[in-house]
Amino acid sequence: MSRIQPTKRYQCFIGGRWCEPASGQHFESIDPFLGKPWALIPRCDGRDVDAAVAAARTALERGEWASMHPSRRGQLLRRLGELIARDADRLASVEVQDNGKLYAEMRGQLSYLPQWFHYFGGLADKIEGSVIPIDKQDMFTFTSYEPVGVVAAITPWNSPLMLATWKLAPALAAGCTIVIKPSEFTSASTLELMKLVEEAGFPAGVLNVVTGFGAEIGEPLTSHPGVDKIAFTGGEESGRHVAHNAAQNFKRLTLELGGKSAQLVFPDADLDKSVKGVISGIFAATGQTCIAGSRLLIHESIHDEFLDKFIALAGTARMGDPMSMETQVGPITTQRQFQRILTCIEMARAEGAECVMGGRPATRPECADGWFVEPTVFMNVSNSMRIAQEEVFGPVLSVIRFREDDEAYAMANDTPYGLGAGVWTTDQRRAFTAAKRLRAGTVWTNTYRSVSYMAPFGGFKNSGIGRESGQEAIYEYLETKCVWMSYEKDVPNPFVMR
Ligand code: TXE
Repeated sequence: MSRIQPTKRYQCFIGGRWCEPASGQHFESIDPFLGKPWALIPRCDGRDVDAAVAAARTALERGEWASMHPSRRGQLLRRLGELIARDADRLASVEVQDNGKLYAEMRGQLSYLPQWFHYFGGLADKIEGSVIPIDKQDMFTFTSYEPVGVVAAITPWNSPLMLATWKLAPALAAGCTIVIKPSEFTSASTLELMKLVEEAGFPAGVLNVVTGFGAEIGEPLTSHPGVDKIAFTGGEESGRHVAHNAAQNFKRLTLELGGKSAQLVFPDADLDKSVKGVISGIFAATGQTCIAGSRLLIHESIHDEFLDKFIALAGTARMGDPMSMETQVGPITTQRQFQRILTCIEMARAEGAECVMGGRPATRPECADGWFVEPTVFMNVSNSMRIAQEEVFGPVLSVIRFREDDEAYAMANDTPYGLGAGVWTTDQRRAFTAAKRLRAGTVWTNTYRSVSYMAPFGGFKNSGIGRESGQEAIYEYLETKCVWMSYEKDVPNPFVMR
């Protein structure tokens, strides 16, 4: 729980070696609470990308990893999980310093992250093909699964270790090799993770990390002909670039691009529980999550009572040093995001929404050096306003009233996104109806922000393509092969399809 001093200098990790970037340059990573640089990150370019992809390709096609039995791969994954659990404190501190995430949240995340490696480690040797009872004489036909190949994993700044884990664990279990590019704002924890990858005993080249800027290395990595699959989490605009690059040689693609998730509170909801659930959806992680429940759709009959309770409780949230176990709302991770949130707040005011809480940078002395925005609530929002349609990625809640259930479902679905939705009701019939009517990859009923290594996660519509976690995630990293074997005596008429 202590800050690392003085500035720490990192190297990149390519082909099992720690090395300087080809450019010879580093850039600063800023501690968002202190507003000061705390680490130096290698500024990689296309040459490092080429080296990392070549190392990943070699490891995929030749040597120990290429011939390793899936059971052994599973052991390595489980060993990595154990090492993460052992080093949870250290990794949590690095993430807090680099990202501004709460130490309390990171301890929780890191006690759970090893489960992804245990779960997918267990799955590694249970991927079974099938024998097809083929409708042809003297023919034996079966399927098998093979690693999709070299994976480019690109992660954002909001949950660097967790979102890397969601990609690495299934990709490694499938037998792929990987080049990871963490966000330029939060590269440190991914580099720290590689020390544990080495210690676990993964062969050289299986995992490689290149660090740097989206335009400088994200582009060469996603358009590299040696990459077979891209697994990307980030903003919609960058996602579009990545998908365009992937299309050039039809790379396989998983995208997780954020959302504008609605929390629907019905008149029969348990009000106290739903107030806490809505707070957790929008103010936990300072709203910097793809599943932020940024639109509250509330029945008009409980609107005033709910808001009174909500503001009373949210108003007690303690802001300040993310290293302190007492803090509940930490800083915004980047200055750019801080500015973007303030711009969105001004936009909401200009559209005629009424700010009833926050709506400005925090003025408390303990927040003086960092990028802090007060938890913010806008009332009288209509679903067509930009504040209700565009992802803010910060602690800003838009409150929208509804009268009929159908109206609530229609508004909930009326954005370009479809990542998550929350439903608060004690009526079972309504809960099932809502789960069916909401166009979102995850629907939470009387809970919010629960995730698990067992549960598939991903989006409808502009929120993305594919799923992470759960058994189906491993198939995102596998190709299906169908093998036909004939034991016929002769080849029948060669001019007719067999
Ligand atoms: O993300 P970027 P930004 C949303 C959120 C936020 C907005 C912009 O609304 O306000 O996106 O955030 C890499 N080719 N989310 O600009 O740039 C980049 O280096 C390849 C939602 O910070 O998308 C980083 O590693 N890669 C989200 C990663 O993409 C490129 C999480 C994500 O950064 C690239 C973060 C390119 N052309 C932001 N350009 C979520 N879904 O959780 C950038 N990158």
